[in-house]
Amino acid sequence: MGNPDVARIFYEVADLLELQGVSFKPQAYRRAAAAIEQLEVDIADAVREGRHKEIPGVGAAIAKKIEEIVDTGRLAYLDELKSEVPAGLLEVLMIPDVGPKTAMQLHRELGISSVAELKEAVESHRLQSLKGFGAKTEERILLGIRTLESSGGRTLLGEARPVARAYLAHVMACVPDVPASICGSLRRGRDTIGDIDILVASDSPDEVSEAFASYGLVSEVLARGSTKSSVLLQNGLQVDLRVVEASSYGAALQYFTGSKEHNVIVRKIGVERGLKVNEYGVFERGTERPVAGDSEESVYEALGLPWIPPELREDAGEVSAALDGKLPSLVDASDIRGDFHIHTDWSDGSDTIEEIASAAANLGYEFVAITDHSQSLTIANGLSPEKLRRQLGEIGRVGDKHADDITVFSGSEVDIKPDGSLDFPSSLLRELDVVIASIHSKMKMPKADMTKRMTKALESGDVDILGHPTARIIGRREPVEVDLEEIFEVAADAGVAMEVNAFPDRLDLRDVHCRLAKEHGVPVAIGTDSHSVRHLEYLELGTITARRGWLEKGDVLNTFRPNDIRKRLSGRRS
Ligand code: DGT
Ligand code: CA
Ligand code: CA
Ligand code: ZN
Repeated sequence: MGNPDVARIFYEVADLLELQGVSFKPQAYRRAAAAIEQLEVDIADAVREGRHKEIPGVGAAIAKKIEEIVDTGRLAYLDELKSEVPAGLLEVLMIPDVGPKTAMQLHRELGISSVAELKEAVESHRLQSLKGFGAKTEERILLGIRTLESSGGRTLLGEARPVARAYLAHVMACVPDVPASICGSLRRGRDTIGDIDILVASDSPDEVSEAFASYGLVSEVLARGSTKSSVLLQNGLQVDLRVVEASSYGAALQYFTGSKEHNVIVRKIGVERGLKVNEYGVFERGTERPVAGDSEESVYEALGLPWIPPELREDAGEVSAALDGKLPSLVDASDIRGDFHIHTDWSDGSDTIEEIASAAANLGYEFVAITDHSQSLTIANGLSPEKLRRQLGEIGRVGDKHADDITVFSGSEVDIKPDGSLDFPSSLLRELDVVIASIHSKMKMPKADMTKRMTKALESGDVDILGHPTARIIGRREPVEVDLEEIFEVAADAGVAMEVNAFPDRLDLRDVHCRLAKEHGVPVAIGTDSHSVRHLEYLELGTITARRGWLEKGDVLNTFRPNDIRKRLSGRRS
């Protein structure tokens, strides 16, 4: 039971209490859950040392529940609450924009206790009979249901990646010195993944499948054979294993990395050259003589193609680019010198500027930008102009102290208000190194209005980066309606970059939009939107997204040296 598991239990308790119309208590559980999520130490260690009672928001009652969860792995109180509320109603709560109050009202007045029943009620317009429900609400709920359905069972890349790596490390420790890799959508870096695929080359497949099935986090073995196994992990993720002979490893890696659509084209190229391509190798048609298969490079080479990076294998023109010798030379994690978007305890982050700077320096970064929220965003403890000025002093002090190892840029994530104006005066913004402008409210404006709102901000002359441009939250909130092509055109003229927000549930711009930005000559700036030093590692998710968007080193501002970034950005203040 890690900290996120304990937090999840308390969030669920809060939802269930709220569904029962209980007041105050839900907030208390949510506060505790949030504090546990942010905790630097392992919750089980905190309990052992009796220090869990010091966590903000944790009183005597919740402290006892934490002990119970850590000791037994479950919470009887949660089971009890669950038995009192229809199970389907909890699922209704997962629809974006449907809170406990609405869910309860739907349950009481229309007898709705599942997503399916709600969908049916919306489609037959029964909701409009309720007080406070109109056509607009129906439309919103329907959109929410679609969002939920489309996220159907998929897991965020940022969640699945560490799980897959740890699993692979376990297998590789059990059967050392054999080629092994993650493949599937995870290797291609898709923003969400359906399941984890692992490939191992070995002459003793039974040993591998034994290692695979014996992993500590497996909750159920779904299938177990010598070349093919599947398990469910405790967190609900499915993991598929394939074991092949070393001579087929490259072909299998190519096949199981996919995408299916990419593979279709690869096989077609094979046909044109009289070759058969499958997960065992590349073979001459007729004679069945193997011509390639041990390495992925050999497979592509046999087809007259250069090796294609997995992130590009989506049938988006990568094979014809490869045939023409026009594959991009993708930006690489090792090119990235720093992070443009970080919150600290000056707004809603949990760590100090000093902690962020030290952690980033330890990670080998050459720069970080401190970009806390602006005043209007009161829920995120946005900074007043006076407080931002005080913060500039502190950023300067930390920057001086670390001058030899990292550049600490001052900055702000300034709110774009509904009318397109910025939440700080121009004079203040011009004192900052990095200005990210983002929308955080009134997301449901019509497309034309939203486009105008954003272009006005871009044309202000005070903005360096448009933050999380579509404002999507994967699985929870649809992207806003905005004319991105127009945004990119205006940004290109105004010299404003687009953010690739690397927080796992954002990845915004997403892959295809990165590519579109590049076509319009707009560079991107990757920012983690970190609210804690633990989030800094999300930077690589941004790089993966940029790679999926065909971006090269020169398209990504994070690859510039701090001095060049300063030069580029200071154009705004002249
Ligand atoms: P996911 O798991 O839904 O995020 O997506 P993938 O791409 O990981 O798909 P998955 O796990 O079903 O299969 C892994 C790869 O194996 C897939 O990308 C391509 C290959 N593959 C699986 N089934 C087929 C198939 O029926 N035909 C072809 N050509 N390739 C397949
Ligand atoms: Ca998969
Ligand atoms: Ca699979
Ligand atoms: Zn933001």
